[in-house]
Amino acid sequence: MSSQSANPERRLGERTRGTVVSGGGAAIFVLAWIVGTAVIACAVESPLAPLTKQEIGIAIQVLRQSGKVGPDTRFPVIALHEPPKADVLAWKEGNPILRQALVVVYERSKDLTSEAVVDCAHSSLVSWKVIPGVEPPFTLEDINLTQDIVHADRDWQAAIRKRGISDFEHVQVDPWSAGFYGLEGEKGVRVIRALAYYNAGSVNPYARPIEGVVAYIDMNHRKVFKVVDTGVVPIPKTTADYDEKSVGPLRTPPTPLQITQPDGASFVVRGDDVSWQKWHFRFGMHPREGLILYTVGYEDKGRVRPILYRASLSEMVVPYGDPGPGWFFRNAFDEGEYGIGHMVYSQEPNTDAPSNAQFFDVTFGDERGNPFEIPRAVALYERDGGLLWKHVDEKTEINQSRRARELVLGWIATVGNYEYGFNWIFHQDGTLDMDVVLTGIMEPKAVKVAGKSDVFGHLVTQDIEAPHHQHFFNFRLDLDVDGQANDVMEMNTVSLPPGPSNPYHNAFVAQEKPLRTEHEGQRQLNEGSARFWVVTNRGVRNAVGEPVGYALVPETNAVSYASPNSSLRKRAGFLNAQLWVTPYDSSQIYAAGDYVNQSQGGDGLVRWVKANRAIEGRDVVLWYTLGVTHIPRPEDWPVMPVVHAGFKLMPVGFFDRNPGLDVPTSPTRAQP
Ligand SMILES: [Cu+2]
Repeated sequence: MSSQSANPERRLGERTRGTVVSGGGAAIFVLAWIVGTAVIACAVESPLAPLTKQEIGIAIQVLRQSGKVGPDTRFPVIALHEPPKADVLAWKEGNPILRQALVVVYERSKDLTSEAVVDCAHSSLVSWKVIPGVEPPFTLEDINLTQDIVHADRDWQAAIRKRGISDFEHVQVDPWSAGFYGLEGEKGVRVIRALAYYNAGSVNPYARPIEGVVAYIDMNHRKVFKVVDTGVVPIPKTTADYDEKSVGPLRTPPTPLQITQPDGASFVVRGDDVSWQKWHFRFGMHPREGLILYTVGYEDKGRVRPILYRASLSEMVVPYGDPGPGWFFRNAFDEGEYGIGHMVYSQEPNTDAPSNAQFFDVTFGDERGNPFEIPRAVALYERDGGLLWKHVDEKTEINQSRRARELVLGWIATVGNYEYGFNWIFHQDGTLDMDVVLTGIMEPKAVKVAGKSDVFGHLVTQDIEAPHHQHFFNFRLDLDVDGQANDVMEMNTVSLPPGPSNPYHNAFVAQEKPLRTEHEGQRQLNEGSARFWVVTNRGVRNAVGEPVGYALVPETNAVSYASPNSSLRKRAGFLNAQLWVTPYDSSQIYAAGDYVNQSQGGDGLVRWVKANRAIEGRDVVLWYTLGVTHIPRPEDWPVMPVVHAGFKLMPVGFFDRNPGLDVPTSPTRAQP
């Protein structure tokens, strides 16, 4: 992968170079780490900036010195332990910052998970908590070891030989999360299920699935404890490579289209803080959640009005609809089981993001506590947004129209065969979009008889079908609309019955209903009533005297086709409703619970809302479940064109009029 970039690369949390910043913003030196004689100090400019390399080093050093960890200890998650919300909101530049790391600690020999909080500024252990009966997410080590463990197993080798393959070095082995099915020999064991693909003479291993063989691995003892072999299915013969050489004659490319910003970008980045076209926000990367958007506000009449305190992907799951022995367990919780943030890949300038993008490197810690950097993990760029608004006065023939500009903040994760991109798109009319991008390679299944698929999938070639599956995402949206005392209203548009008040049968009304408790806050989509939800602040009124509000507006979505009694539905309880509303609780971040790997279910949203807490006049958190049903097409093979899914956060009475009226007719050129 190329490392060329036309733009300066930055590390999150570090001061931007090359952008003119006025108004100071002195770095605060919060860390002084004494190692031997060297003192390492690192500048952190915001309480929400991700952990630096030095802070990761301090956290692990403190744990090692505590005597609680040994050489075999692993650290599946090392992340910022966010300061309390009230402290962040009260924080001003120059104030001291609390810098703590949350480290998930795993002892393989005891199958024991603990959580440690370390104060990085004072190099001290704040807390240590054993979390019994859970499995932390996969580590890179788990993933890397899977293939060697499987290759060495005699039963597995025999199953592969039965299929005419003895060059095991050409068999790629993919680890899959085990889920929870109460199977024998899996209690108290860290289990990985492994699938095999034959990649001799092919770049794309997914062209040749070795159907019917699944190895179950005990990761505590690093050995295969079961090999499932449901009988030989022919190995597909064709390759499915998709590089330029393999795809055949290339079309004539379109003529060059250049994006130039002669005066530079119109956004300003200071550390993790971004401002652009009246928007203000911070962002950080988390090894589990990926990109977290923080403290989003919009400048209106000279002050920044808060909208959103924190927004992130809280969980996701990709369930397959094939009940076969090689497929029933394929319910990838890419966040809770795999840590989708860790799987962010470097973006390729000019393709993954346009030529005017600015990139940010990200630092994470690996399972041994060593920091590593991912260059160009996050892209920030402006793009043309089409028409913002327009009207021609027909009498005078005067046209008033404005061109829109958009700001995109995005990252892309590669999770095995699949890619997920997540873009926050800021608009000049106060709308904020989440655009989920789905691409990559579908999970393939070799067919028994060429040209014939079973009912659980569709053929993509003569010898491969792709089983039906769904992609679900849950987004945790901590909205603070002009402050924290908010209400949630449901809007439904309905026809009025014919009668004296509707003599011409044309009347329809928009009904507004408050959601008052967590039970009332579990809502389904209803396209028929154009249903959406508005978070309002009754303490702040707009020009027409109504509470200001921001709406969560659904777009295309899906319901789960798995039975409510399935293991999947128990573990991914967030699939039960598209909307959930809870009162703010800093410990409630993950929709399917903190520990999802091999979870039995019942944790997360489904557990919390049992308390049926009040959500009126509170600091509320919205949880939106977004789904895509994927019925595979030949056009999705061998690598699928991007599919988009998402939702909008849209002002509804937050502003007194169209907030994009003040956008000038053309970009202003700086005077030389
Ligand atoms: Cu799909």
